[in-house]
Amino acid sequence: DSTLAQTNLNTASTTKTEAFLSDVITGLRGNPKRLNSKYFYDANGDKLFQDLMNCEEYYPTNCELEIFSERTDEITDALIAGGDAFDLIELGAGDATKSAYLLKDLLDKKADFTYLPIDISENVISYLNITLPVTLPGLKITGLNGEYFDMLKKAASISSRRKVVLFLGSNIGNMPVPEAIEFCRELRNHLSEGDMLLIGMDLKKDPKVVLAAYNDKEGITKKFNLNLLERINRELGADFDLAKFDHYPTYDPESGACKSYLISLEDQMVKIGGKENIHFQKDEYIYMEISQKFTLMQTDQIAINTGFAPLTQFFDGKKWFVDAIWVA
Ligand code: AVJ
Repeated sequence: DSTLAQTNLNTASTTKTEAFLSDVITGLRGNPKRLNSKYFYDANGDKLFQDLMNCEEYYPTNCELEIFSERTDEITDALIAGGDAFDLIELGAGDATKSAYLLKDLLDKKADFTYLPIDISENVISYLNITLPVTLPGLKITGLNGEYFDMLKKAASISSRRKVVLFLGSNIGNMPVPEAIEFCRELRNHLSEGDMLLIGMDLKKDPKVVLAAYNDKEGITKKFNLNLLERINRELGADFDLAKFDHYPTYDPESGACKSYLISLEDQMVKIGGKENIHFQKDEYIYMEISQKFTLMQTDQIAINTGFAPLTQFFDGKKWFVDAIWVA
C-alpha cells in the first residue's frame, strides 16, 4: 500500500545519503584525499555534463555520435544477429542521445526488445522513463536507478531473455585499468554465453587533444568538478568554500591516464555533517576522476582476459574512439 511504499522510499533515500556521507568521509580522511566521480551526477552535474558534451573540446561524444549515426545499420544488425528477443541494458544511460540512434533503428527493424537503462542519477531515470516513450513510440522501457551490478541483478530477476549490454561513452575509463578488468570479469559473470556487450572506449591520441577535452576554455570541466563539493555542502551539510579550490587536469600519454584534481588554495578546515572536520594543507589535492585512454591492442586484451570474444569494431573517421562488440 502507499504507506509502505512511502516508508520504503524514505528508507532507500536515507541509506543513499548515509552511503554518500560515509564514502565522502572515508575518501577525505585518506591520504591522498579522493572523491568518487560517480557522485558527480546529481541534477546539476547531469546538466553540466550535457554542457560538456556540447562543448568544442570534448570530442568523445561527437566521435561516438558519428559512429552511431553512420554505422547504425551494421551495429543493430550485429546485435539482432545474436539471436531472438532480447533485453537491451544500458549501463550509465545518461540522456541516451547516442543510444537513441540504435533504439530507433531497432524499432524500425521490428526487433523484439525491451530497453533497460541503468543510471546512478535518479533525475536521469525519471527523465528517460517519461520522454523516451514519447520520442520513440512503441519503445518498451524499464528504467533502473542504482549501481550497475545491483540493477543488473534486478534486470535478471525481471527477465531471463538474451542480454545485450551497452556500456558507452568510455564510461569504462572512469576506472583505472586493473579495476576496469575486474569490472569486465564481474560483468561477464552476470551474463550467459552468447550475450553481447557493445562497449565504447576512448583511444590514445595527440595528448594535447586529450588534455584540452578535460580543460575546456569555458571552464565547464572545472564547474563539473566543483559541483561535487557543492553537492556535499547541500546534501551532507558541509561548508566547502568553492573559491578556495582550483581545478587541475592532467594527461599522461604513457599510461593513458587522464586525471582531474581539485587543489586547496590555502590551509583550511572544512566541516562536514556538523561534526567531521577535514583539514586541507595549502596545495593539497583531492583526486577526483580518472578518464583512462586505451590502445586498440589493450581493448582486445581486456575482452580476451575477461571471458569475452571480440566480434567487431566500429571507428569514427579520425580513429579517436572505438565501439566494439564483444560476445560472452
Ligand atoms: C562520462 C565518464 C565518460 O570521463 O570523459 C567528462 C566524464 N569528466 N569530462 C569522461 C567527464 C570530465 C566522462 N565520462
